Amino acid sequence: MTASARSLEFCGVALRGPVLNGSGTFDAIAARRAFGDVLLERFPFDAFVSKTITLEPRQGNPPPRLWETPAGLINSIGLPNKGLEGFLASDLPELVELPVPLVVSVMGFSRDELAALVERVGERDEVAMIELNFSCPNVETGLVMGADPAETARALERVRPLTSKPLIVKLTPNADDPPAVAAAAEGAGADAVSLINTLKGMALDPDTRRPWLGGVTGGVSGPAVRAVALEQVHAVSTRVAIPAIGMGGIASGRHAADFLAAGATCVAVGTESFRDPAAGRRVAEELEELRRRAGTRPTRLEATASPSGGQAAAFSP
Ligand code: RRO
Repeated sequence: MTASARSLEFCGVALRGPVLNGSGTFDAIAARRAFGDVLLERFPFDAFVSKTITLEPRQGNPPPRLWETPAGLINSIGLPNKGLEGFLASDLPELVELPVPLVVSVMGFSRDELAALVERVGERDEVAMIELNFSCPNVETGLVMGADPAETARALERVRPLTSKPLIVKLTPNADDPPAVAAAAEGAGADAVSLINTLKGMALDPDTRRPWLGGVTGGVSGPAVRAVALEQVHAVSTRVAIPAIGMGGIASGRHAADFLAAGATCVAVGTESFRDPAAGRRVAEELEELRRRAGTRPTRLEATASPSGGQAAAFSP
């Protein structure tokens, strides 16, 4: 398979393929230290999305921060990061060495903070796109912007004039109406959406029956959320014209094909990378193999008339 067999354009950015990482699920700087330059030669993703940064440095939530469920993971990481200046000074120079376009994920606790982040990150030529994380489940005010269409639109309206770089809005599944939030983002100038972030959840210590996680609640990811994510990707892609990056429990090429069939333009691998750091590449190769085998069969969700006159879905492959 040649790289060009899978290449595509996403918001005007050339990608060698459709498989990204979910923000915060692959530490490329630590991986480079562990694996050396081999990581660059066989980088698992077609674009790299940074861990979300905030304006000020953060320690994150108290431990424990992770709980494994039978089919997934609950995290309560709480956005630890070096802050904008620390990121620009020490992480960005390392991330620009990756052989793929860089997406920087940012989160503001207010529209002013978000504006400062977008303005400074947007000035950097090394950054191809900016992801606006309106959906972290583990900080007190993290859900506010992304759970409400009007708040989402207000935030977009504030930052849209500050950069010409593509803006991707990361949607929360913990909202009444994710497609309405996506439509509000689109209406206010977002170039793309990504979904889903984690679903709110919790776990109890089996001995004490008290919350296991230091942050009390956390975000559920992995295979447990895949069906929910697929439905939301379908609903959002049906509602908006801007492209979507679909994610939520993707661990194989078949899963990736499902998300593309449901309407996503790209997919992201998240929790599976903790189990297998090369999962992104494997998913891409399995996806390519499926596409080869499918030949000319359609790959998008096909809408066909149902006997009731409504829409029935036919997925392929
Ligand atoms: O750092 C986190 O706790 C975190 C973030 Br920013 C996010 O967007 N989603 C998540 O599950 N955890």
